[in-house]
Amino acid sequence: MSFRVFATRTAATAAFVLTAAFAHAQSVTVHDAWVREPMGGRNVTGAFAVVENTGATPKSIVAASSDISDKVELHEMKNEGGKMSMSPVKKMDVPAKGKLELKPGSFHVMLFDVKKKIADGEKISLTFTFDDGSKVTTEAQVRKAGMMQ
Ligand SMILES: [Cu+2]
Repeated sequence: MSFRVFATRTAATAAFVLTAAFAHAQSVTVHDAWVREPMGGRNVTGAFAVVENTGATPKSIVAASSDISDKVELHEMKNEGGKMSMSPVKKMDVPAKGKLELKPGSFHVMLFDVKKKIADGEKISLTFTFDDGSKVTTEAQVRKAGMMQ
């Protein structure tokens, strides 16, 4: 009987410690994630989200993945002399106590060889990997949108 009480308390303490450690690690949250419905039957598209860092340490996104693509790249779109061009980047910085907005015309996630047809209103899964090894998975809503919306 007394052993049982002890065991229960230990389990409760362990659960508490685990929760506290997890809460501490998750200083980064991802919200408002969406992915553009591929245009004209193409199998390439972009994904966007707001990545927020409530922690005191700057974080960087170093990779992204999704259930609809095996080839996912981090991209930045820039206006160079009036021409929009995009190129892959190795990381995307999320400042301490700040946020990074992935949006059309700026930083975004590029999904290549999209495995299935996705349409407006559907949801896909999007996972971000950070420089400290942590991962955040979110659901991204499929939206019909123009190139610069
Ligand atoms: Cu791109």
